[in-house]
Amino acid sequence: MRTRIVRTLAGTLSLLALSGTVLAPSATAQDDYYSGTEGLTGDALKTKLHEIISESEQLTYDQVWEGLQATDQDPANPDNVILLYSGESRAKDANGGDVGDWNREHVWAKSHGDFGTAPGPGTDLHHLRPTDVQVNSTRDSKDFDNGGSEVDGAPGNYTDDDSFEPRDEVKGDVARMILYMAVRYEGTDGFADLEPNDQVGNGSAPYLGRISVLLEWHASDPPDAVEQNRNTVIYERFQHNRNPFIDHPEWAGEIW
Ligand SMILES: [Ca+2]
Ligand SMILES: [Ca+2]
Ligand SMILES: [Ca+2]
Repeated sequence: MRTRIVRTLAGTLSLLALSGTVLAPSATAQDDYYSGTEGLTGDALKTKLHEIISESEQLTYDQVWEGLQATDQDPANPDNVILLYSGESRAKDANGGDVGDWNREHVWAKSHGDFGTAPGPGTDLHHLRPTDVQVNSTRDSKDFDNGGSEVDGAPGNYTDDDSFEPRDEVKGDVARMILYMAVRYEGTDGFADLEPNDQVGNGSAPYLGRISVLLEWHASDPPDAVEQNRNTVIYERFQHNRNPFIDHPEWAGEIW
């Protein structure tokens, strides 16, 4: 009886592996990745996490296309990606800059710190997502906050003159991408020190708001299996680093 249960479990696991689903690493593997963080809080935790996640590979902006085709693959259709704001499933090969295409959205808007698309923050898959070309242009480089009127072509998303509110299903994802960027980029690698603050209208300053709202979104939309899987695909196949706030949501409150 026991043998049969073990075999069934093993079969299930190998089936999952075959179907292309990447399982989140075991607790032990993650403990290992974050070794040295035990007992740390506040700035000491942020510093240690910065050191850990800075061990990474940088992609070129062109390689980001292939990266997103893997990280954001539609779990129900391997030919498609899921678009961040609209939630639509669209053909992987409809990537580009024309109406009807999807493109590479910088969730930490690249003008906030002016990092462009050279290898670095501008090519970091942890905050890059496929979005509809027109919806991306509506988000523009606005800070994140609640409110506004509903975005054309992206139901459940709202915007006004100075801010953008993503749909409920990805609010936490957006927050965790911003928190990752703040820890990953500390001004030590030729790029600006990216930090969240509590305002909108940050323009080209290396800040992104609003942190109080992002922390609410982080709590209301905790990491799910799809987001955890995305983190692992980036870790195993592309950059070899992880977003700590997906693995340890409690760390957001210990730093901010
Ligand atoms: Ca606003
Ligand atoms: Ca989510
Ligand atoms: Ca920073």
